[in-house]
Amino acid sequence: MENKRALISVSDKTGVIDFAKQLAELGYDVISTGGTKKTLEEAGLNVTGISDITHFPEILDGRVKTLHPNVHAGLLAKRDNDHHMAALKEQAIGTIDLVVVNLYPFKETVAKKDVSFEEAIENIDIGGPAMLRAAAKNHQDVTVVVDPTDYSRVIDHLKDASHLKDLNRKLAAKVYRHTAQYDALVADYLTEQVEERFPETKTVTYERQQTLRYGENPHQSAAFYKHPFAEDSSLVHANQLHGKELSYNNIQDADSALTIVKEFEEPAAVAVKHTNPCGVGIGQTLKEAYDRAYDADPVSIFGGIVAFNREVDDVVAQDLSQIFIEIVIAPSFTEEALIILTQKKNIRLLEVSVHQGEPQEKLSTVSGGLLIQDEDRYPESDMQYDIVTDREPSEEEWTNMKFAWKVMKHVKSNAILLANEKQTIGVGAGQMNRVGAAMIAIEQAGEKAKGAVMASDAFFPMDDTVEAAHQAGITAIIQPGGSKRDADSIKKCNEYGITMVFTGVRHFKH
Ligand code: 93A
Repeated sequence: MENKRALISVSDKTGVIDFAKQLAELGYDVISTGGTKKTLEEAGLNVTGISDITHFPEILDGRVKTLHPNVHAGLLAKRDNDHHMAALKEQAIGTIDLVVVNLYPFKETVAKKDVSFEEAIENIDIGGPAMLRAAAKNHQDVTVVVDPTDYSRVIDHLKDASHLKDLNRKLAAKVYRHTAQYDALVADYLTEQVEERFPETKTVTYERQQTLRYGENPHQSAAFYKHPFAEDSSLVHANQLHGKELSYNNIQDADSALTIVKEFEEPAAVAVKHTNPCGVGIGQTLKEAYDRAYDADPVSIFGGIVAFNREVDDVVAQDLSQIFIEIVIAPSFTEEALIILTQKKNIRLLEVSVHQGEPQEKLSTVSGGLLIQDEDRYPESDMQYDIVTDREPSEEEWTNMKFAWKVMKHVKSNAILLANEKQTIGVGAGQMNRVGAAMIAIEQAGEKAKGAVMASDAFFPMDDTVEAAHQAGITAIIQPGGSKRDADSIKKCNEYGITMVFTGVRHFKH
């Protein structure tokens, strides 16, 4: 009986020499394309060149090397089909029993900063996916390996073939996931080049980052997937320095905290619970910022997630270690801070860049569909503030209103946020009516509401929120405006000496 044949054609040559050697030991004849053949021969292996199979040279700078019926018929022929096998015999084509292919590095190429269009196009692999897909279609008879991390389990299954068919099916599924993702990346790249924002069909491919112990609740299974081109300042790139694995809820909350802290240039601390900010503070120092974030709501921060936009030092670490905090996120930690914080077994420490990257597409699912929108960014330089009341805001009120407005954007709608002296003092999140959100924020702020400012994510449908603000002692309001009854709210503000600014920009968040 003739030897089995393995066709090896790989761009990523990791582990391929060892793998090929083991295949040779198992009695496989090895066939290879140019570069792979050279690598294997240099390692002392006996290799048949692809041209000896195709009886055709590799042409067009390698664009056509394996695209030939002698390869594809050898892959696609069903071994239990007499008619197929007779056709191979008639054409003097041998079967190929194992295919090892990984593709031109398209993703790595387009991820490079100054990649030219020509270079990107040249890195679209055609022959590789054709072989992978052919072999995967015929996985009943052919083993197909696209991922070097599978080499060792393939060898195990070739040695003891009792479960080879099961493995072949798994590997085939993996191949189609791989080629689908590969083509999706090509499609995305080309679509971007022709500036189609929302094309007829949307290809979204993500790579599994980790499977999670469970989802939002213990009876829900879950996993965390990463965008192939995730920004370095995104949560998927966080480096965990200490603590247990992140949970599903941790990931969502940590992402919120990170997103909010990126809003600030000055030292800032952001505490988050259930994706809403419960305390945000800014200051001259990180310690000052954290003190304010803590003081904003000393109850809710318990068990929360805190993000910083400066290195955490021993002073801040000492404060953090006084209470139970699930996660601390920062661009870095000093040695001393780590010594203090790592004494707590249950705290998770994440190091991640906090620079404001490019706006991201935001996806959310609904039953049977997917919603896609731009991230809610609105540059300060484009903001137009319209003072609609008799009284103009004082300088301090301006500062506080702009701070409140920045944070309020990240609170679930309906959202009302109160702020004073560079810290949030009351957050009303996710309410079904606006005045209800205001009442929650006001109650939380208590005495601190006196002289504070109020921010609202959308217009006041009536003047009841102004009334509540006045009762609490609030002196300035910032909101989008645009209600049919704006005049009522303005009138009420004027009566009470409250100053009000319209932004014309709404920040719903669901
Ligand atoms: O340019 S191609 O699309 N044309 C082909 O016929 C072909 N066959 C294999 N690229 C082709 N390949 C790819 O070449 C493989 O997918 C692999 O990534 C690479 C290996 O080339 P070499 O062995 O010369 O390093």
